[in-house]
Amino acid sequence: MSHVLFLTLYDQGAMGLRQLSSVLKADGHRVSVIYFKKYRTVLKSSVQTPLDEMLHEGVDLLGRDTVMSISAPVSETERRLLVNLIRELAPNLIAFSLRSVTLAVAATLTRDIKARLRTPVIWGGIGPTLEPDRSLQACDLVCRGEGEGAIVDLARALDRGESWDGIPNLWGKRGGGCPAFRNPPRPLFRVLDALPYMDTSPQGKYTIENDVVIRDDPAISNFELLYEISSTRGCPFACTYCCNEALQRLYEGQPPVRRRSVDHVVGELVAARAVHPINRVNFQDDVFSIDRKWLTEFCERYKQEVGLPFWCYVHPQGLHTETLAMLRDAGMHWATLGIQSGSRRVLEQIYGRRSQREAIIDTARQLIGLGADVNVDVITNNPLETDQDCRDTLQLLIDLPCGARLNGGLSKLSVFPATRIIGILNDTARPTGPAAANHEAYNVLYLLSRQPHAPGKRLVTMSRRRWLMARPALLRTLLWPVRLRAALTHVRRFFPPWAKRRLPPPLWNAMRSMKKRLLGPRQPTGW
Ligand code: B12
Ligand code: SF4
Repeated sequence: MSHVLFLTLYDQGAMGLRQLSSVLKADGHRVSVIYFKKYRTVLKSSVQTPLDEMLHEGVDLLGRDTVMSISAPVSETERRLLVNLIRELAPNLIAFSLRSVTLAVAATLTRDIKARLRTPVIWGGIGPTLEPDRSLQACDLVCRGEGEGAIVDLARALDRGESWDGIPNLWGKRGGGCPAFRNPPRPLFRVLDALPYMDTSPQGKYTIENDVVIRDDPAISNFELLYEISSTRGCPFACTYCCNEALQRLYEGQPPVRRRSVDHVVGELVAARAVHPINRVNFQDDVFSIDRKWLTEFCERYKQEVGLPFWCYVHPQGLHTETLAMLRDAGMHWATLGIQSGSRRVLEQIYGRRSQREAIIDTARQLIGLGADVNVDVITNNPLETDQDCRDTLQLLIDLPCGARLNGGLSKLSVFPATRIIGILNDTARPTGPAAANHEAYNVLYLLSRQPHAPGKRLVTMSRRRWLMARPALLRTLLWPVRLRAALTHVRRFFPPWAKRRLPPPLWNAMRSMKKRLLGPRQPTGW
């Protein structure tokens, strides 16, 4: 029996790792997990040191630039605690599960570990899959693609003292600095039902955060409210900025989408509910709303056997009214719709997406009509967008039914390694002069487009005023009612109910009516 110690950085949900853990346990190995620090979004202005990490940036609803996946600095104490904990656990394999945004921190921690311990270190996850050579500069082994087969083979090889050089999916260094081996991946898992449910048990789980070690699974507290699950692997689409396209190249010729049976998905939720007092579910499938037949069976069973409100991503392409109604009836309280851009040119020629603006508006309208809470994803700060492209996005946002909200703000285009958009950005001339878009100004207009105090027609007129568009700071002043609303929400959260009663009624009423006039009706809160 091997003892595998998983480490995940800034990602406490870590569904991939939880899956690998349950597979290893089923094969008779011991598993420990260290959840190293939490993922958080911070204001960009607070990020001081130039990080060698790639940043996923955005703009929040108040118009402030944010970093959406910052790897918060690691203190000396946390580094020491990590090495000491690993020493105490004495595993025979240290396995990092990583995304691109955490590779640099992982390299530092791996160096710390390797300076003190001789245990082999493997990196896996989408980050090392896309950048295996870079990863191998820090660790001994990299797993590319799906890891279930590879981690079990590796644990068995360690147990038996055998060589791991021939294990499919693994890239590695041979001892003595000899040439690396680069084994191709094994075929994609086709029957996901063969996998055990994710490991959500608290045993052998540790969290390191704020200079302390907590001997528990951090997500257990999350699971008491929210259960995150995925019914599929892979995406039917291949957007140029997304790693799915790169994965499709890695697994060329193999259909990318696989789905668990309804029985397996509902079974996992029923089992999780028996252990954790969950009150909602997030389906983290890349696109949940595909396959009408599967959805019909799922909706019936889910409603009867689980019956909890859930969230998922929906894609407007090929979506039927009845499917939406079925999902809503089964408990879909929230949905996120990927718009990304309102410009057909950008969607088709730059992002490789085929969604039509009419379909997007129609899907949002139907969802809202059904009473679901709808969020939309928009990508901004694409250097290839022209002024007209941005105006098209603005117009689409204006045309969306009221009630559809921006998903926490806007996402700036992140260029992840090995994605096709890298080539497109390199090979395409950037618009210049009047054709160039001022994203800072458009970002404010996008945010305003979803506000009741900013009429759409005026926003379009503003977007044509070159003088105004050159002064985003001035435009940003139009966001002050939004900021005021945020401040009020903040105040409301911290004021106990009795504070309301202590204000003189005329003052309270005046404040309320002013708030209503300025801010319009209160928006529903998200999940
Ligand atoms: C859920 C999710 C989240 C959740 C995580 C919570 C949770 N419940 O897990 C939240 C919202 C927090 C999140 C945040 C972010 N996410 Co996210 N997220 C996902 C999503 C939808 C599912 C991840 C998942 O569980 N996949 C299913 C499992 C089975 O796959 P897997 O994790 O890849 O694991 C398999 C293999 O990679 C491998 N493997 C994994 N680890 C290891 C380790 C070893 C040792 C081995 C051998 C193998 C191995 O084996 C696993 C099983 O086959 C993916 C998209 C996707 N479909 O994967 C995006 C995705 C991972 N996220 C992405 C991004 C960009 C982010 C953010 C940067 C976005 C942001 N807002 O800032 C942050 C980064 C947070 C962080 N610090 O890591 C990108 C990553 C791109 C990249 N190149 O890194 C993805 C791929 C989306 C996309 N299509 O672009 N995310
Ligand atoms: S639809 Fe979403 S998950 Fe699928 S390829 Fe496009 S961006 Fe990636």
